[in-house]
Amino acid sequence: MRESNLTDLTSPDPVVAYEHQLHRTLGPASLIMLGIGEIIGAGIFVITGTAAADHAGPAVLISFIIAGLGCLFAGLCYAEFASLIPESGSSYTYAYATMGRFMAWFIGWNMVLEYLVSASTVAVGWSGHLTSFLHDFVGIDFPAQFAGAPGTIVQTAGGPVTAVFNLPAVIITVLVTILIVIGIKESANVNTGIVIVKVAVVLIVIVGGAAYVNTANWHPFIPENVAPGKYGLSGIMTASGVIFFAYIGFDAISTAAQETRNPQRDMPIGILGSLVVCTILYVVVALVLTGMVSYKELNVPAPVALAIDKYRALHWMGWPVKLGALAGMTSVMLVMTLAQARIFLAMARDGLIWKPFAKVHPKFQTPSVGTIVTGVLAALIGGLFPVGILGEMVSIGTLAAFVTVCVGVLVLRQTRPDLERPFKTPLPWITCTVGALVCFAMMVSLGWGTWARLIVWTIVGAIIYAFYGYKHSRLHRGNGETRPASVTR
Ligand code: ALA
Repeated sequence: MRESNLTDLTSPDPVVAYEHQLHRTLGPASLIMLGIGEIIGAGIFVITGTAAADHAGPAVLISFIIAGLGCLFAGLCYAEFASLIPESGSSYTYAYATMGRFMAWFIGWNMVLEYLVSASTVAVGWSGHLTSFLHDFVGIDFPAQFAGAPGTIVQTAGGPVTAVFNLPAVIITVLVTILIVIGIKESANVNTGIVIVKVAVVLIVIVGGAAYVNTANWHPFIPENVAPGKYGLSGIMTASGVIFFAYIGFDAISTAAQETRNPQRDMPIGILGSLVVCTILYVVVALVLTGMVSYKELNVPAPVALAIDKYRALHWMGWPVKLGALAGMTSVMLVMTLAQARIFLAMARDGLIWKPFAKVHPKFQTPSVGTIVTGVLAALIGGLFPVGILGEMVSIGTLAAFVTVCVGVLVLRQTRPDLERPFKTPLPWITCTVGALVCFAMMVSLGWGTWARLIVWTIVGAIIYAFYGYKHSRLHRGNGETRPASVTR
């Protein structure tokens, strides 16, 4: 199951907490599907419009390339780690193996932003699309006060309404959680079906919309800068930080390492394959979208639908696109929730959080406690917060994890050059350094408000670590040294 020379790299005594092992059922095709299922979601269907309208104009295409490159370099680093340390837990596990317990905790805590909070973010986008779909195609107006974060003003036919709770976001999160508790194989099957639908929808938009591109909409390609982060080069950079959200997810593949039949071979294929497919789709969608309508019009909750509505001949595409977006966002939530539960599992196994999170359900063979807790928290957050704040928090937390993984690969190359690496990051000094720098630049572009929230989040995490994680970690109860590699039990 694991190379003997890697035993000392993984978390302390990784099997001891398993009363029941996870099922190894996933192959490379399922992993690519899992990745695409995670990647294409609210980012392309919702956030692209804001990024173009508010920050980059048609040059959002360049922002997609910058964010894609950052992810590609970070993805190569993830692939090296995922093949070397085929354990659930993703960058949390990698940080533990290379930089010790505290950094692992820091990353694990930020990954709660990446997975749990992004499940909430996507649930909010899902809710917006559902109410719009019900209005346009079923003739039902969902009560506006139950379709937004508390205090949000929702415009309705009868005038503005102040929302008190986002009920559709809560309902979809609960349904997804039940599905995941029932089983990974069943989840992967549902995911594969949804991925096919949403990729088909994206292709329909590209092919259908291409005929209606007006090249005049691409001029000026880079609108003149009017304020920091508003058009021009700084706008392109800010947009890349914002649409980075659209790429989040390829790394989630690595959290399914313990459920993969041949992780050493299949992990890199899954990570890089899904990333390349999505980058190509995003760049082409951005090109078509900004060609169909002026970027100034795209600051709406459903920009793709807006572009289609503009051309009578494309109206037939309206309902499949909205339905496809709903399906696409559902599969993102599915993989996010699934991944978060497995990160909790890895952290609990190491004693950094409460033990029951490491329990695998005897019948369903899934980490049921972690999944249910993830689902309940994600539902509450989705019910209570607006999409803007959530999305920015997700991006900055994830970028912090990416920077750490890029640095981690270099650290491990120096400290353990002897390890056999089934997948080696090419030109590591260039790949890892550029990956870390591009991701850090995107973090910087996200602005002070988001940084302030990240700092508060980190302080809360540090307090939990000081009062619980430090005392209960296996490392603390072992010989007290700083890396799992040196733990004795
Ligand atoms: N990449 C995911 C999305 O765009 C998070 O919804």
